[in-house]
Amino acid sequence: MTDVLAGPDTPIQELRLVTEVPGPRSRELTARRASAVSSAVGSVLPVFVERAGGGVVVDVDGNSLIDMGSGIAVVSVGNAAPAVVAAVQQQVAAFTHTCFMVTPYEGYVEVCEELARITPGDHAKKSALFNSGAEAVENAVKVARHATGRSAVVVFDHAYHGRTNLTMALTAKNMPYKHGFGPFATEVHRVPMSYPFRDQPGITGAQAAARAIEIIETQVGATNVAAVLIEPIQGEGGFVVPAEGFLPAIADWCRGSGALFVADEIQTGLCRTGDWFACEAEGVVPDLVTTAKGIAGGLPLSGLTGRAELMDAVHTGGLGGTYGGNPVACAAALATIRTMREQDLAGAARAIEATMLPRLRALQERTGVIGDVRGRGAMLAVEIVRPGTTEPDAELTGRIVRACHAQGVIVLTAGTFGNVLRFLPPLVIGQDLLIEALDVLDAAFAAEVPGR
Ligand code: PLZ
Repeated sequence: MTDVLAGPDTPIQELRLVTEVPGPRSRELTARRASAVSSAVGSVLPVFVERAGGGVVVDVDGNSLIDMGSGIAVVSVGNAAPAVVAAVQQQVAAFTHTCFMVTPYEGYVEVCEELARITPGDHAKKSALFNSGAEAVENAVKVARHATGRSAVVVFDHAYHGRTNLTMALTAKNMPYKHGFGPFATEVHRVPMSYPFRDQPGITGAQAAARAIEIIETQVGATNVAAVLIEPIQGEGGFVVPAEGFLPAIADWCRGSGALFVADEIQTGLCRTGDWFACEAEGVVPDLVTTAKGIAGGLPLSGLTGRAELMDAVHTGGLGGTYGGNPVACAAALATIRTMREQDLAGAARAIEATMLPRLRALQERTGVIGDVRGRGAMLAVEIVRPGTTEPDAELTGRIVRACHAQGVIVLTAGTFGNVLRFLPPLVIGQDLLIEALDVLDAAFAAEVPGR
């Protein structure tokens, strides 16, 4: 981590365990939580946080853990990044809220100007701001339906788009996201994704796109489709990177049939994959883009950005919400985007890939339980299977995750089958810390995969 990215309050960037994990104080809070917090809300690791900064999370027992999750791809710029903290402090002292729909403020406009600059394509763009990723996706569907006069929305196997009623319908996986929460929104149609590791061997991106398009044309009807919504690299679905050519072919089909190509870049966006946006890797220019997570350094903010004429198609007052584009969150976003640009955090994401990929591939060679190593930039994953097969091994995945946690490294899982171990380090993580996390990962595999 460079000095500019550390402030006086940034914790020492080290892995340090002074108790078992979770420690006694965290366990006490877990017990308190159990009687006050709904058990429907889960936590990956029941360690209560006291401070966090750069690439570490310091818990209430004084343990300093390496953060390989960034609060699910949010604190890309580092936790409590000094520039974000300063911007937030200044804004929060000036005014905390007026509601942009009542009396507007410059920060909101500036964030929309930045989104127009950094999202793919040099056409005229406009944006609207919201609070959560799910809300941005909901609004993308609203705009697409309004602008096209059509109702059908096409989504993909393994997709994740949120937990609200409409976004549950867009999300693929039943457990835990949808189970028992129906009925769901209608006019949502799911088609096969390009998932190279689990697809027919040798199928190209163009062929996988043709397979999806045939289903759209025969089962939905091209002229009924308002939007095709896709994560350019699937997040919760398991960091599924579609075969090359898949995204451009889908985008071309949209262009030819009057449907909008909507990129959900909520997890992939804002430098995470080594570019501002994941669509850029194949030169795809979406009609609409959703952003959230990494955009505001940990404050809740999301955006919908798109072709100006689409974003203006909705009647005035048709989009909004009390808190959407809150001034404090906007100040945080401006500091975040500025830091990303000045510190070249897209380059930092590529450097993380350069450090991690060879180590993950070596682990694959050595252990025989990693079926696939994939991802891009600082969004990397391994898919854990029974040796010599593609059969998912969620149980082993769980053991490896727990072993990492016990040794002070926060890692997350993903995937329809729960067997994908994913890595989303803050883009500012120091090289030493990253290597130490990889050492812990190696040790976890060595301990949990006997005989290897
Ligand atoms: N679209 C691509 O990754 C959020 C969800 C965690 P919200 N992913 C993390 C969980 O279990 O709830 C996400 C995403 C993509 C939309 C969303 C939704 O963003 O800010 O969680 O609503």
